[in-house]
Amino acid sequence: MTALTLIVALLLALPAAAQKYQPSPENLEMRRWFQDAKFGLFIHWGVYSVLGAGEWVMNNNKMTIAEYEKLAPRFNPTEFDPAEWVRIAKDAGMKYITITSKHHDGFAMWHTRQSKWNIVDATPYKKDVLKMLAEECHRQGMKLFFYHSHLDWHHPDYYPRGRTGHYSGRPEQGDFNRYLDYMDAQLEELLTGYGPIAGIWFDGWWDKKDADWRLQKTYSLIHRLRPAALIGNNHHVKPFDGEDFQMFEKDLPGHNTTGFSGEAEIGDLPLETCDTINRSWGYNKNDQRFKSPRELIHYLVRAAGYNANFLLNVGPMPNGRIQPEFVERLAEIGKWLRANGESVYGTRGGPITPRPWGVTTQSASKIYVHVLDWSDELLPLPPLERVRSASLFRTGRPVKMTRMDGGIVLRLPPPARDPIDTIVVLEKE
Ligand code: FHN
Repeated sequence: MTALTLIVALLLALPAAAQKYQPSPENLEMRRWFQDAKFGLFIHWGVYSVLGAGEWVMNNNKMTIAEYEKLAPRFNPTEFDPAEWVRIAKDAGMKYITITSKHHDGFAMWHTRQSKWNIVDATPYKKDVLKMLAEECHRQGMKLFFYHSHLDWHHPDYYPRGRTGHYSGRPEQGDFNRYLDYMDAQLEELLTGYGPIAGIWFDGWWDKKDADWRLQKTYSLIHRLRPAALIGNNHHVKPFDGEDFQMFEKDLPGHNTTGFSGEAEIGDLPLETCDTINRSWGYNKNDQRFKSPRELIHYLVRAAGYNANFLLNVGPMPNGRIQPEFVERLAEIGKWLRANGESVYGTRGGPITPRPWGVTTQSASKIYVHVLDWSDELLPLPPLERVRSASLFRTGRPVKMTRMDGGIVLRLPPPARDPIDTIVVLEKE
């Protein structure tokens, strides 16, 4: 290649490079806020809650659209109390709520003008629950994200079909670009009519991995309408240009117990992982396998040690209430956070990478060693430079710290230990 052709090639490449997404200052500020916030409430709620069999019931039970639409007249959540939901989240120590605006069944939980398949036009309840929740969140200083499904089992133009939604009875034709226009128009409504929305949490891209989803167009629309809003996409692969955080489902970053995260290389965006309290996202009346408060707190702390937020899910009942088993567990986590939150909120992943015994988090002046699963009196740590002292977070009592070749040993006699998390504070020099 001559020098001239090289220059021409570089010049031709310039516009593409210039198009690369540059987050606005308010977006970067929101990313910092997000990383400090650490803990959010995930809400999967829709007409599917009527059947109490999870949010995939339409697909799993091979229901046609005609059958599924019969759920809407039965969805009348008269006991929905947004102030109570926000209170539950706040008491749990959560700093944001991410709620399904539309799940894979295509049902809009707000009064969309793009289709009658929505909570105001299709149910006896006739109220825009997202508007009610958004107003309450803004009133109580709770940030609000919308979960929005790319995948749609109801819309006729979601065609060609992907891996799911084959029993809906839709004609085998459709205009995918028209579907994407519809989705963008719905997103525009959500971003302009519901106050300062903190972000959009996409899901369902994985249904058609090879389709042209026009992501850049959708992402620019969102960033233009709300520059601070964070975009995340649960596509289970490495983040795409235009995204502001990276999420993992039922796995800590770098793990892949679910099989979802195999292709998800960890990038340098803020991180989040989500999980359920029982095994279901949407309300499932038969699922009684609840995680204990201890397990949930451990997950939150481990996520923080991995430098990630934890988005913990509830699937409200069709009457609009959150089931007591969830509320009790959230209250327990909140109690723990009120006593120990300093070691979680506002921190970043600590200097010791996560270990089977626990994790470390850190602030500007302190390292918090979270000992979650360790019963021996001596805990060996790798070498840590510039650590002045060690003490128990709970009592402030000194912890014996011995430096030796190859690392540091902390002495944790049984009375010093906490059944949930023994937190040792290392003061940085
Ligand atoms: O299919 C969905 C599922 O219903 C749920 O919304 C979870 C939440 O992370 N995500 C999807 C699967 O990846």
